[in-house]
Amino acid sequence: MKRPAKLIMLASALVVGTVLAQSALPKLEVKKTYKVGFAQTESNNPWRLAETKSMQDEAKKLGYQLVYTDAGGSTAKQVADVRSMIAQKVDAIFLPPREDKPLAPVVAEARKAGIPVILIDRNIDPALSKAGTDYVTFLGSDFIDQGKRVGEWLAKNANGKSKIIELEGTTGASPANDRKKGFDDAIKAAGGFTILASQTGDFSRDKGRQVAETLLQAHPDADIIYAHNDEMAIGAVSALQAAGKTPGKDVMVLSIDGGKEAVQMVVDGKINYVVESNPRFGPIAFKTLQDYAAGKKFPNKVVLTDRDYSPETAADGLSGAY
Ligand code: GYE
Repeated sequence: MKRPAKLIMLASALVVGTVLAQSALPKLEVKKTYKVGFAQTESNNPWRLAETKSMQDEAKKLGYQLVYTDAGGSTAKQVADVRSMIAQKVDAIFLPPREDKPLAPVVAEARKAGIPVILIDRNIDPALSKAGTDYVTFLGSDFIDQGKRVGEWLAKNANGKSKIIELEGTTGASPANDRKKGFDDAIKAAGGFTILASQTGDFSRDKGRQVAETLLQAHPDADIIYAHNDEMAIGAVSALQAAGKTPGKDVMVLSIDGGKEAVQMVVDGKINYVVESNPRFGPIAFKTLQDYAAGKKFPNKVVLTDRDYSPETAADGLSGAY
């Protein structure tokens, strides 16, 4: 008799805990129009531009006011941008945290100021900030799965190639952490691959090119480059050409994002495989805001599905790529 009673008490304590956590989130009134903040991380690549356009288009369509800031690749500026949105008393904030730790304090500041935050595209360290308490939910891709899909495709299509240079995304960004983990675990499970070097190229084309150039000099036997985004992969293609190697043949190139330029390179055989990361957040982000105002509860994460582009499918997929 005693044990079930204890279990019931524990279960009800958990329910009370959940209810308290949910109620810690600021309420959002149902209104005809909203003033909403979108604190973009940077605008140095087509992925970011496509995301910004999608957010702006949707705000315009709905007749909402969008307070848009661009942190220009500076985490400190993004923190300041969110603070300024709090000071301007926006109704809600859409935030892609540039790094997964430094934005946690301002997410808490927004909550204390009564402003709900919806994380989009990049996630925050779950040890520092909690969905359902500090912010509403995270909308975005499963980055571990993206990396894993690249690793698994490689394992099936490597044709004897095995020596990898890995170009990592921005240090401390959730997609960089997770795309590394997913890929590294997949190739470990497959066996027979070696990562010769793994270094950040900051998700940028030019840094990706420079890092690839240096790493190719140090490891001339590398025959695979895995880049955490298209921009660095395109940079790596230039580095390979400058080193007199044929990208896609002498050295395989793999990436994540699925922008038009990279998908065209898959069609042309310069990049071998790309997993998409969907940047079109506008419709789902604003729908989440409306549903939240209407009282809907959300899971910790709302995962978007991503397609991929292989030599077999890239030509057909090109028209739909951003
Ligand atoms: O892959 C990259 C961008 O956060 C998912 O950030 C996003 C990543 C995307 O700069 O190109």
